[in-house]
Amino acid sequence: MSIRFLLLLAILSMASFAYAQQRPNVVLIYVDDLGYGDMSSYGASKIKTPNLDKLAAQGVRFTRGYATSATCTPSRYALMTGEYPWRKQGTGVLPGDAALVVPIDKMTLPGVFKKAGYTTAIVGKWHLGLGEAVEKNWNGDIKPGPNEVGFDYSFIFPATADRVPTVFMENGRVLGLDPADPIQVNYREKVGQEPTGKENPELLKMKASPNHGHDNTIVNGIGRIGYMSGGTKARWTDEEVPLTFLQKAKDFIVENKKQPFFLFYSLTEPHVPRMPSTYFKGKSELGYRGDVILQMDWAVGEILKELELQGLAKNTFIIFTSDNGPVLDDGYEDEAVTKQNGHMPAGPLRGGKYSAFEAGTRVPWIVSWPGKVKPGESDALISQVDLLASFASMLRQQLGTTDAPDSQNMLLALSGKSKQGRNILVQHAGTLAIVKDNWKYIEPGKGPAYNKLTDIELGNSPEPQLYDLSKDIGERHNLAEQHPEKVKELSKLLQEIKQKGNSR
Ligand code: NG6
Ligand code: CA
Repeated sequence: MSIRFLLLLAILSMASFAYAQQRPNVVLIYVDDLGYGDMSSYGASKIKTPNLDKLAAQGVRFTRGYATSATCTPSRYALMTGEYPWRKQGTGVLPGDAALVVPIDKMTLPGVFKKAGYTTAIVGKWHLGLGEAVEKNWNGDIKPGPNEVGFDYSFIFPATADRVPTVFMENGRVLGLDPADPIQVNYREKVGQEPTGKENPELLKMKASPNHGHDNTIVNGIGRIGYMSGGTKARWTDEEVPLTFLQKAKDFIVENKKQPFFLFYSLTEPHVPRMPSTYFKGKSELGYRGDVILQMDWAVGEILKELELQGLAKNTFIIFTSDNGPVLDDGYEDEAVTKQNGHMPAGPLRGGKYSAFEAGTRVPWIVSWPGKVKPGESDALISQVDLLASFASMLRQQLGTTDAPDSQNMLLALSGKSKQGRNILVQHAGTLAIVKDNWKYIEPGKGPAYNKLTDIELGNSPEPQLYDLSKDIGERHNLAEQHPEKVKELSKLLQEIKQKGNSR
């Protein structure tokens, strides 16, 4: 063999090794309504999250990582499409019978992985609508859904745990369908004869909070939003939902360990109704909200263990984050308020879920890739809307000009190699806010300043608001009057981003 040939071989094998290194498995662990202060690695002292803390210690812990929005559907829409959700009508919190809101003809986050040859899956909460219309037959195949927007495999529940239908769906079909007991779903009027929380509150094992709704069909002793009938055997028991998702996620990992995969593991905790498994009931001493946070932490630990067991730990890139900020009372009397016991779900931030203040969208965010991502902390400004372009870059996938219009390539920041994140970020809670160089401007708006039901400051004001987040992370001092030039600059910038239709 000639020296030249050997050299060529060496170069080729090095190149393919480098390429292989850039094709890790990716597990995106996405939790529901977990706040910036809900984990011990983010400063919580009343609750311990050892598995997440371990993940944080072996990876990068971000202090300025954001969901795009202060509620679920819009944040998930942005994650999937790389587009700010406020650009698209109909991406607000969806009822459980909504049609699919993710376009089927555009690049999506799982689509990037699929194009690069990965096997892709979602296991967990969906909440982005299903099928072509609200009217649909829940007893047949429902399309389009997750499988039509880039997931090879899907095991989901359709919306939120507090909304009907309370069933699992695998690849577009309700699991456990019984033709003799067909499912009907309706969000306008009652269907079937089953009791509702409104008519029969004595049947509830967990009361709904006054004036919060959640008093339609009762399933598993819990009043839901929306009416359903039939599908008795297909309905879940809340206590086993997280265990089912965990097992399905593990199965997917085991079955796909030989080729690169992307797993979107979308947990329901700590969203309402919080109904922990028996083992976790009472464990946190903070009520069920604390208990399901411990359960979620445990489930993350189980995933880490499974990756270890399958020999995949080293070659798996993990992202952990939350779809929006925290809320204590979101519709049920589950003792989250009465047993708060000094726990601060938002940490030092103001507001909470639904809020234009920081707690609405600034969320825990950890990235781990053992051996590749150096452990540490990062204050790079990053948004979930950026995952699409970042992974497209990692996997060398070209994006079309109209794809992912707001997604910026943050691969270097995400992998801890650079502290440089975004320059500008738009935050969304109905009202829009913009962050640049630690200055935050909240647009004036007509919305209420405070929501009594959830006890959350929403951040709305008829006056412009300007905060210096570097000195005032709690947004206590509105500096708009002192810095009219900043207000002008940021409001102009926000208008431009809105008008331009993209910000990539
Ligand atoms: C709200 C619900 C709340 C929760 C939320 C969606 C009422 C009064 N409140 O409208 O309980 O379901 O929607 O949460 O109905 S999210 O995290 O999925 O966005
Ligand atoms: Ca949520």
